[in-house]
Amino acid sequence: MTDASYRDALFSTPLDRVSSFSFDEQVVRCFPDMIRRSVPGYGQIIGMIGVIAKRYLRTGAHVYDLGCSLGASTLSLCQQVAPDTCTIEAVDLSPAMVERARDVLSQEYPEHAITVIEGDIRTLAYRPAGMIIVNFTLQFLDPAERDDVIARLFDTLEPGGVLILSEKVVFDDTQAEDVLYALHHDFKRANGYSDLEISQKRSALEDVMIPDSLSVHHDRLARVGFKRHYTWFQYLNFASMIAFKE
Ligand code: GEK
Repeated sequence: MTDASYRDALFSTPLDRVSSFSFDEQVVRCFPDMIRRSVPGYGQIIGMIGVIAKRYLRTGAHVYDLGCSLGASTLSLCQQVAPDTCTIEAVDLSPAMVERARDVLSQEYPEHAITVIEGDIRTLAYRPAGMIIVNFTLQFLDPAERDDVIARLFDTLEPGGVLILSEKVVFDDTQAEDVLYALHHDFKRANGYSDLEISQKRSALEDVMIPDSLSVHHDRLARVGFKRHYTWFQYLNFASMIAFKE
């Protein structure tokens, strides 16, 4: 069962020392609820990933869903493209996520050629691909490792290939940062999280998730060789970019 009904209450009780965040079995159980209530625009981004695939995916191409969690991006893609259109490799570092994603994807889309693997996107042996989805995953890597990973993804893409990169972002302008940070707090509160839950989750994520600004992302995409890259979605401090390899 996907446990879409499990409500995230992981940070609802006072903890003496908030331990750092990890994608374990506890998180997996409430993940769909957690991400929907915490990430503005998550549902729209997921929905559009399939639509983008339908427009740009070359028949016969390979697709990577990197940091797939429970496979939401792959599900969206399968909704839009026929089973014989592509092969899909969904990758996650967390064994608990991989186990669940395997169940969900094989139940929902048994006809599609999907492989779910436990792996690290920093060291994966990539093969040429027509589409790579990195939906809220790069932000969990050490900032010093991000250039290498994005460069490898550029090399992995075939000409005409597409990268989708979604991230939480920060703003160079401190006033903008303050406003969007506060509004994101309000967004979570409006979605039923208490101030205690919000602040405890923030502490847990502090060293685990370090967001870049949109300018840092676009500079990096340009540096590794992407000539066309756009922010196609932004909602508060969450954004998604699309980059084309020529
Ligand atoms: C979605 N894309 O639902 N290699 C592989 N996976 C990793 C690594 C790594 N080095 N580091 C972290 N992860 C999904 C949501 S969640 C976003 C992605 C969030 C995995 C980690 O185990 C987790 O499942 C995922 O990246 C990040 O569209 O929780 O905010």
